[in-house]
Amino acid sequence: MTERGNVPSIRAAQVRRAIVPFEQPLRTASGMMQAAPLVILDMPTSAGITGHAYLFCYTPTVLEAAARLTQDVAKALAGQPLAPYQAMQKLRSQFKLLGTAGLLDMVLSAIDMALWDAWSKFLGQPLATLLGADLSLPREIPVYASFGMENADQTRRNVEQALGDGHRHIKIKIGHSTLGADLTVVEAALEAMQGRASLLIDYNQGLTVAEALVRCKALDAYGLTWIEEPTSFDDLEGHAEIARHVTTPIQAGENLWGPTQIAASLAAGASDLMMPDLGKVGGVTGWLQASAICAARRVSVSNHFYQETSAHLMLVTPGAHLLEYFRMADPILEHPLQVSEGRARVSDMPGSGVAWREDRLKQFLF
Ligand code: SMN
Ligand code: MG
Repeated sequence: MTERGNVPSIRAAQVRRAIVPFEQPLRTASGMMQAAPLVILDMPTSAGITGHAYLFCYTPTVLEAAARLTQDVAKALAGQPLAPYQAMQKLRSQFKLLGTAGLLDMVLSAIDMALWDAWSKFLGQPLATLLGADLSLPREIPVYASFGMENADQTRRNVEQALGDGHRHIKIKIGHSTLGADLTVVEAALEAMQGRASLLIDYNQGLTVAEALVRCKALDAYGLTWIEEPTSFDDLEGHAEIARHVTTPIQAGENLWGPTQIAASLAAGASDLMMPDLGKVGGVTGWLQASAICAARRVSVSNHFYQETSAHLMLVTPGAHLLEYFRMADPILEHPLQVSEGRARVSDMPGSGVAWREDRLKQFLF
């Protein structure tokens, strides 16, 4: 690109729906999931380059609506210059009166991710390079293996599997019927680890503040890396109360809508750590703004899902902490994120690393 006129224009978005089974059913304190309902988004351009992104929709109930909304929202971009900053500014300007929190923010996040994928491919750079990283330098990021809410025996098996795969950080979900049941599972994990890995736990918003104070204080004795979402994600004062009384770092952020809510959450002291979700925080653009807010407050940053694009962003995120390794989209990706010995290696191919294996994707489309 040497002058204004060379910026390609965006063509009509292509939107598909897929349901991709998880490797194993995923139980959380707030529900069970068997598969990933995904919006599959392709943003072609006049340069013959297509940006790709997927959007995790949590439940099949909203998948069709999310796909239709993606198609409708993206229409306003047809014919517009590809540059993500201006394109997203123009797109978001339509929704000032409506507001975007919820499905619309998810759709805007997916479009943002696809535009940045196309933009970095147009410029012939890996996304991380475009954002300032030198990929000739070490570009591995420590990951954590992420598991569901299981009993002690399955937890031991999951820990053994993760250790065997070289992981040094392991997350499990708890929120069982009693504190005692939670501690049994935590102790089983720590016993299996034998000090070879650090343990992170995730309550998925499953506790009242009062119960969370009791359980998190008890968990303080175990030297956990973090306790994630002990209570409702939008109860900032509740999380702040827990954080004030618990030594273990409180982690949150996966459900916050945009950089503004990230800023409000940190201002409320709701968490010691932050983990934005690219599908809710506003895609790459939202992440860049959120990570600047976290950097200003010296708060360490991890991701939630979207490991391929998140890996690029973590390379240019001050205070980058741990990358969640959860192979949600691997079955449909041409180049799944490469992880070995507990570290992810960011792709040096142009783009964000998201490209479809069409022969596999078509098995999951509907
Ligand atoms: C999580 C959220 C939604 C689905 C699966 C897992 C979890 C995480 O909160 O942190 O990965
Ligand atoms: Mg979580």
